[in-house]
Amino acid sequence: MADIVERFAVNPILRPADIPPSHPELEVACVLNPGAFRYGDRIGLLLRVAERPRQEPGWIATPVVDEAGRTQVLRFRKDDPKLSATDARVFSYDGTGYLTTLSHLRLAWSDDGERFGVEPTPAIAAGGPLDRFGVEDCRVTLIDGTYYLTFTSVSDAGVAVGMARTTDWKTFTRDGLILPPHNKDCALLDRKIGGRYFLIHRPSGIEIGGNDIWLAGSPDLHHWGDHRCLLRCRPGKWDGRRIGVNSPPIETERGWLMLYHGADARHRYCLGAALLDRDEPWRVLARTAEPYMEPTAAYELQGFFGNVVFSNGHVRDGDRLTLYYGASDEFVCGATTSIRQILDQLK
Ligand code: MAN
Repeated sequence: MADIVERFAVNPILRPADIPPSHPELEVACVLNPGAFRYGDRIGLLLRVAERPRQEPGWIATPVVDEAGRTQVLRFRKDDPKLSATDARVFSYDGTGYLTTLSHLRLAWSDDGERFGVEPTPAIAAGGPLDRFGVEDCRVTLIDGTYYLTFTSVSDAGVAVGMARTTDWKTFTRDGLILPPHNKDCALLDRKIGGRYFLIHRPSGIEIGGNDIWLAGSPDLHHWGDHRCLLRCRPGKWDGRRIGVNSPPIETERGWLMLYHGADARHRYCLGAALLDRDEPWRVLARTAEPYMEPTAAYELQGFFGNVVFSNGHVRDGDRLTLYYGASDEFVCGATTSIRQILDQLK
């Protein structure tokens, strides 16, 4: 399957310069990986805004949140032999891992789905010991009138899944962590099946196992069990190293269309799809051999971390699917595609 999506002509729709920083000492380095939803007549995005202090030559400076909830800047000399920094996203010092930026989640609103106005302050920000390094990559699932937000919470204790909920996009109830480290890329199914909720998530194995997609069920959205491994990485292929669900799976008459991202050994991120049984979502009916979207546009090839298309938000209009996605971890973009066309590849 070739790349079958139609990118917005106006891409990127949001760039770092469009986002006011949340703190006078920080600049916005990246705006990426938005959750997406409809609220009334508008389309909302829950952007990931990644910030850091202005970088001075010879130094790496990164913000973290301290025990009192204040943003504090850590500085490391680049020639310090204890520093190892080869990836734009992460580095380590004396064996401890850090992120190069601190992310929060920010709302943006649009009437036409292309031009977005960004709120001046964060909706969900780091503030506790389990998200000292930030909150990232939110999936938004609407269940019975409540929007559930599932996002990555990063701290020195690891990468985990946090949840919050809202009904009005003004007040948010934080549910803490629903899945412990190491876990991310979590989205809920938008209705109960057989009296149970379901979520898709991505635990990581270090020596045995990998970065595969799993499913869990729950009676109450808090206690998760009946764990099953749904999709595994396919070594040597475009989704050989890590995979993770995109936005919440889409119910169709043929089953749940689960869009996912896959990365290969060279950290190239593409999008593919799988089909889950409608009544028994732990049964995988089909999976695309090739991606339906690959990084090809200039803004997808080059940026903060190039060669990346990463989607965790969509809105649906009948057969038409609008994907919102992060391009090269620096910009927010949009593309449209047809659900039928993706399903046709899942025979
Ligand atoms: C990880 C996460 C994402 C990011 C990709 C590509 O999966 O950190 O937020 O977009 O890597 O860098």
